[in-house]
Amino acid sequence: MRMERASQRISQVARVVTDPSVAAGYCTDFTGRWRGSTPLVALPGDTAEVAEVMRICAEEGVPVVPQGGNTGLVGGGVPMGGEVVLSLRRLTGLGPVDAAAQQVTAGAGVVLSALQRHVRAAGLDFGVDFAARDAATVGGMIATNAGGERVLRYGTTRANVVGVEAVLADGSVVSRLGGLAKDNTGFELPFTGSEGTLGVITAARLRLVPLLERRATALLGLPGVPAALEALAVLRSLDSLEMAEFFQAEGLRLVRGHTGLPSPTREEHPVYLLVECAAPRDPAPELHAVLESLHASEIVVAADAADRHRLWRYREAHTEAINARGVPVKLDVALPLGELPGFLDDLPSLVGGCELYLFGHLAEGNLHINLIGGQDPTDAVLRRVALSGGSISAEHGVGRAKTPWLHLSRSPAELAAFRAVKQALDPRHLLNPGVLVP
Ligand code: 2HG
Ligand code: ZN
Repeated sequence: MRMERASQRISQVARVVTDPSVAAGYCTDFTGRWRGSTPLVALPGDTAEVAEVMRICAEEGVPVVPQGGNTGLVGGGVPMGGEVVLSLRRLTGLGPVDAAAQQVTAGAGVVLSALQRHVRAAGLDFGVDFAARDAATVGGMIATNAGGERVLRYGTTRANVVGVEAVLADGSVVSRLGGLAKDNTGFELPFTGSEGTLGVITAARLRLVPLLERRATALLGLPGVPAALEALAVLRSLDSLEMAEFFQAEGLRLVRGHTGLPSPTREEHPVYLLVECAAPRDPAPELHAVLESLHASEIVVAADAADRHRLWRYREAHTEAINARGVPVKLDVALPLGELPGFLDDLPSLVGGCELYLFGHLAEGNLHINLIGGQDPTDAVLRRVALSGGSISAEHGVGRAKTPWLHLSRSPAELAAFRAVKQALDPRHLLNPGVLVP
């Protein structure tokens, strides 16, 4: 009854989708692992409409799942309890690039690749980049503190946000879009990484970085992860290093089968490391000098931009190739680099009969453990991660998938503080119930 009344009221203040066949697109995640349902998708066109929708939901006591590009991989944006979906996709406003401050204001629904085109036309760039750039949105990136491929140089999304505008659970709006780099008038409201549980992000003031168009990219074939870590230690001496991504022979075979791409190297290697440098001046000579000092089994250097993107594809197509193989269990973990070899030695016995595909962001010790078939080994793997001082979620967030294991990465005092913050900002648990802070 309350839901019916809320739906009816929401449809008077914002565009909505109620047709189940259209709404279904908002109810399933990219992997197909999370499948929910909703009576209504609200698609507000501006912050005022978002505030109206939230006010109605608060008055009617109706729970809401905020959603951006729906590229999340932990079930954090899927209405698993029949909630209203609040899609921010129509908030696509992009302000002028402020070259002096190196900032821009973007609506929550701006897709990462659109943001990149906008700021690159002004000679600047956004520091965060990853494979889902054509679908992931600014709001979702902030809500999940997205990481990606350039974290080693520019940090995660958190480091690239100056301020956020958000609608709170009661429909009030808090806005910090003024772009002041210095503003010590109290603490930050913790929207970054809150996964839609504390407020609905509607816009953000983003920090930009210089656009570095001179790039040098190489793919290294290596005998194992220890060799990749040795190479990384040497490559880190390069100020221009921007990317150090790794994958393995099994994943590469899957990607090649899925994409039809030829082998990137003459021979197959157990481990591959994809590195990229970017600088105002051509970084190729310094990268090549360092590569010569490494003991890689094979090195392939990109000749031009097309070649560079071809090499990226071997790494970036892993997610879609794995999805084409089956519905995966995804464990996105981080370990201290020194713990990686020991963890990887133990991993095969922990995952039992599952097919294992492993790739990720080596510089942060961030492994994307993808598993298909067999018994779900999440518990054993995450406990082993915690034993080595790792994180049970490096960059994808906690969502619904990881809540039972959050205590492995966060202390009782931290979890109590999480609950206190949630209670203060969303006392009736209307925002993304069941996610992050159950
Ligand atoms: C990536 O690094 C994403 O490509 C997705 O974080 C990882 O599919 C995955 O497991
Ligand atoms: Zn990743």
